[in-house]
Amino acid sequence: MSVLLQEDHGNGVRLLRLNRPDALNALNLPMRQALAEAFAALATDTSVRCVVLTGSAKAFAAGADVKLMAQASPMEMQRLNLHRYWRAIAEFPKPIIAAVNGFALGGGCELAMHADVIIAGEGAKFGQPEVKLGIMPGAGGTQRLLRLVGSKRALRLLLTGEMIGAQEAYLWGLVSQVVPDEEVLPTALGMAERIARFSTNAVAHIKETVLLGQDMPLDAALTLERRAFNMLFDTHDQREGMAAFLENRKPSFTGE
Ligand code: DAK
Repeated sequence: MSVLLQEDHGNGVRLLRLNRPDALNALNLPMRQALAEAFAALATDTSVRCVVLTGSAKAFAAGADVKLMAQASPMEMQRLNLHRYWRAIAEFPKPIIAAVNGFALGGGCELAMHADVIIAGEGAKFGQPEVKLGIMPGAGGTQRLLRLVGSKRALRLLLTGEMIGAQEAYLWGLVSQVVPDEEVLPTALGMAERIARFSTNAVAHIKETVLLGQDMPLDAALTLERRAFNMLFDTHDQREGMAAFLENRKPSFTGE
């Protein structure tokens, strides 16, 4: 059985499901490779407009596979170059929605933070427990978490290794929405379907502008926004969206 399952939900929505339930979806090399390959392929697959990433009921992912790293030397970690597997996800140009049930720890929390929207079940638990293993986060756990929740909250998680629940994660801004556990996937898929109906150009520019802009000085980020905004007036979908509004009908976006 593959460590990563793919389901085509139609209407431009693709579901990726981490599938190592016995190891709480700990990210081993085959799973990282499968994730990187899937995101690289979906980036250019025009039939896919939004991706939902999920795990099992007990765990989204409990982190990097500790067995992979337990005896590794610095040069072995260097040669593994795990960073390249994350890059395909970080650079994915279409929206990613993480549907999180259960544990999202260490690399699992970092994976969720690579998503643009996180839908969490009430029983979900988030944390960066690397400090308990004598290491630190290596896939954005210090930097993405810092930007999302601020240094005081980030450092509480990073320095203690404690987990927080979904409600607290929501109040902190780490999570977009909390729903009952059984509604996580339907909520994420429904949202993906709604996003997939919009103009792919508008959606891609919104995502890119937010992600690039967050690390820029405000003036530069606002210039980036203005340029992206103006560019969209070169699309069929802008004409269609505005015409449909004025004609009081539903728009039909083609991605052109
Ligand atoms: N790795 C390997 N196996 C794991 C695992 C993990 N992270 N988490 C759980 N498992 C396995 C357990 O060993 C157990 O296997 P068996 O004994 O059944 O064979 C099975 O999953 C069920 O786990 P438990 O029996 O422990 O289940 P419990 O409900 O009692 O506890 C738990 C659930 C999530 C609290 C516990 O499993 C736990 O604390 N797990 C470890 C969580 C953790 O420390 N995660 C952080 C790992 S370090 C990098 C980028 C990223 C990273 C590294 C490098 N580069 C770019 C360089 C990331 C690092 C990490 O994530």
